[in-house]
Amino acid sequence: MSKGRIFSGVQPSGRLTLGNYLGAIRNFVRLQDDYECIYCVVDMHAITVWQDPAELRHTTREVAAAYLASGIDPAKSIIFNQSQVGAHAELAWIFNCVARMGWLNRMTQFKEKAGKNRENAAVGLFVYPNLMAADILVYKATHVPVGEDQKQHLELCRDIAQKFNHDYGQEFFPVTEPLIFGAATRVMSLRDGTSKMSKSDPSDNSRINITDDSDTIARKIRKAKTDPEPLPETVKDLEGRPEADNLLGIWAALSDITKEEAVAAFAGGQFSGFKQELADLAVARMAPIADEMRHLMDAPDHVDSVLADGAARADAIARPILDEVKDMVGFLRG
Ligand code: AQP
Repeated sequence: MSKGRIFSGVQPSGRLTLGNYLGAIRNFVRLQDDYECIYCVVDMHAITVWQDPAELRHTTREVAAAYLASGIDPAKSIIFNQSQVGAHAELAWIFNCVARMGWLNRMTQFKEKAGKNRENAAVGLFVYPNLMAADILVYKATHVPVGEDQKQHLELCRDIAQKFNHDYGQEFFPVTEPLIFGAATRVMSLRDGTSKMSKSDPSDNSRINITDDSDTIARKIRKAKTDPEPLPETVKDLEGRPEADNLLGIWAALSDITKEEAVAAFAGGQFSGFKQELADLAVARMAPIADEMRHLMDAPDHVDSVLADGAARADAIARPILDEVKDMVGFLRG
């Protein structure tokens, strides 16, 4: 028996990172047996900042290939790209009229991404959380697996569902629960343990890309920033040591153990030995995924057909839900 319906997505806004993998994609794979899962490549979100069209097509296929190579089974779960299912954009417009300016003004991701040049940011970047709410609610998804950074957007999605239900006098949309789990819910930059590992970071050395080859992974880990102290004896000793905390968290996630266990395994050791072991582990876990992605990208017809099939299945779920919403709002339908 399914425990509910899951929706989640990843933006094709650059090369996927170890953060996207450990914070999101790996968890997507693990949820397939217990939930009805819908996994999206959110290309409409990606264009909230400039994307070269040819590059966007490539990266959209690459994210889908990463889903498949990581173990998402298209026979069990739906895999598709957002722009192929028009219901997302239609519901997003309705949510633009439900969400309040004040709610969106509080979103920290907009502030971070728009930076100092707010006046020049795309309007789409500001209303991004409304589209994200539509992505989730157009399927009445009950759970959304995400990394820690998306928690605030999920709260906004819940506010939108509740306001819509209140305004139209019906308990129509579920109040969706985030699923944030694993030892690496927020993987940090390899160059600065206080900022998130991100695909759009200008420094390639700040992240491990899913497609990096073994030598590159090993080099980036060897060069990762650390501090001069030996590795800590307890998790509490990680306080004020963000880089050690991050690398041990990555170790724990890749080994499928807790951070406590990871700290105990290397207590009092030197970073150099630990980094060598971490590099070997990262290569062992990530290289097979990169190999399979390369294989899929060599013949993208298969990826394209998975996306087209997924879009048809997603549309069949979304369309009747959107039709009900239109009736509730008072839109005439033919
Ligand atoms: N560093 C991270 N640690 C853990 N989880 C992460 N996620 C992203 N970065 C980390 C999770 O990956 C999923 C997909 O993210 P996204 O592509 O929709 O956008 P994002 O969160 O903005 O990711 P990036 O890599 O930072 O992309 P850019 O640079 O384009 O903005 C989400 O579940 C997210 O939590």
